[in-house]
Amino acid sequence: MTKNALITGITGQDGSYLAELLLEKGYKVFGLRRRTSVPILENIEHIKNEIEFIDGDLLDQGSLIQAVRVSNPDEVYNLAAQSFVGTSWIQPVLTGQSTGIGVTNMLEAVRLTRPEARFYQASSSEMFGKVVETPQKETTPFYPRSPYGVAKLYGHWITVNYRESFDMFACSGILFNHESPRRGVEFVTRKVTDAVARIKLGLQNELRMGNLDAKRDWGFAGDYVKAMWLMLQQDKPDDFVISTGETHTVEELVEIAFGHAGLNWREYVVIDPKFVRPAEVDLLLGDCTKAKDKLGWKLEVGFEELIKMMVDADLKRLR
Ligand code: NAP
Ligand code: G4F
Repeated sequence: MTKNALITGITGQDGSYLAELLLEKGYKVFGLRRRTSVPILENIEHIKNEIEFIDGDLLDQGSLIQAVRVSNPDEVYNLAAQSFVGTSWIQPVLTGQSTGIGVTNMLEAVRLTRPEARFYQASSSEMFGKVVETPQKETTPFYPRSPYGVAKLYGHWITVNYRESFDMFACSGILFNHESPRRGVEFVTRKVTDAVARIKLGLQNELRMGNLDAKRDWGFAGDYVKAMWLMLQQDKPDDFVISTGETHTVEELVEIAFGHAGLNWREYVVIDPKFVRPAEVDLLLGDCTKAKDKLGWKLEVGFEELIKMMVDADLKRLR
């Protein structure tokens, strides 16, 4: 029988890859979309006719209840959030409301309308923040370093709490950074690959950046949405770390991206204090042994391949 899935954040990077995956698997896909003055459909242009859109916003409880009612989902993937860490210092209240309380709004909509639906929450390695253990795994204590990280931690624990309080099939995926050609241009990987393509094509002459020493565990978004789906296919709900198990500096990322276009990054990159954060997450490195063992999840795209794929996609788009 056809399964119904409701995805919040369908217009975002992960929402688009997850929608593709679920459509391939034969699901009927419903996407919660908020009203914008002009439609933002770039990531899902190619599949938009296969998705049933429902208007709503994480901040509007009634619209979420209606979305669950209309979609009658077997699975709910809560991917919507104010997801950019930098903005969370400029809009900390909005970030708390959408990235934190928005999770409760969505869980309540499911609990009141279709409590048997399986629920996925998009938790984040940002919750580890000023890490107390390396590598980070499911049992590592949290120490968030931004309003975004704090809001995600609330979303994580409320998901665990609804599982324990109401016996809901609610899972939290603690995903480390994952990227793709569909990544928003303010995030560091895409900011770099977009700039490399512009510099190569003579459309830009410098790239202003923040802290090049920060280390991240970067994977490919297309691989990570498979883990989301796998979590909801298990016998019991649980939480999982999803990561590559490798960490790289922002400088390494810059070097690979410029090098792939035949450019020397030192001639173009300028450090600008505007992009240095009030509190930094210096190092993220995940241990996803549990996901490998219990979900059978595996990584397909490595770091260097990912960055080259993004540079190539930006060159193609801009040409
Ligand atoms: P993204 O590209 O920024 O997408 C965010 C989505 O949320 C967009 O569709 C956006 O809609 C929607 N949204 C924002 N506020 C909303 C609201 N109030 N009501 C309804 N929809 C709203 O993020 P992503 O990279 O796909 O990440 C997906 C989720 O995973 C996010 O929760 C993120 O925090 C989390 N996460 C991401 C990573 C990563 O490395 N990518 C790692 C760990 C966790 P508009 O198009 O209208 O703006
Ligand atoms: O690409 P970023 O903005 O990602 P960040 O802060 O790690 O957050 C992303 O990953 C999280 C998972 O760990 C998600 F939950 C979250 O939603 C988001 O997807 O920055 C990565 C690193 C930071 O250390 C930052 O300080 O790059 C450093 N950086 C250096 N220069 C820069 C820049 N980041 C940005 N965005 N822009 C710069 O110019």
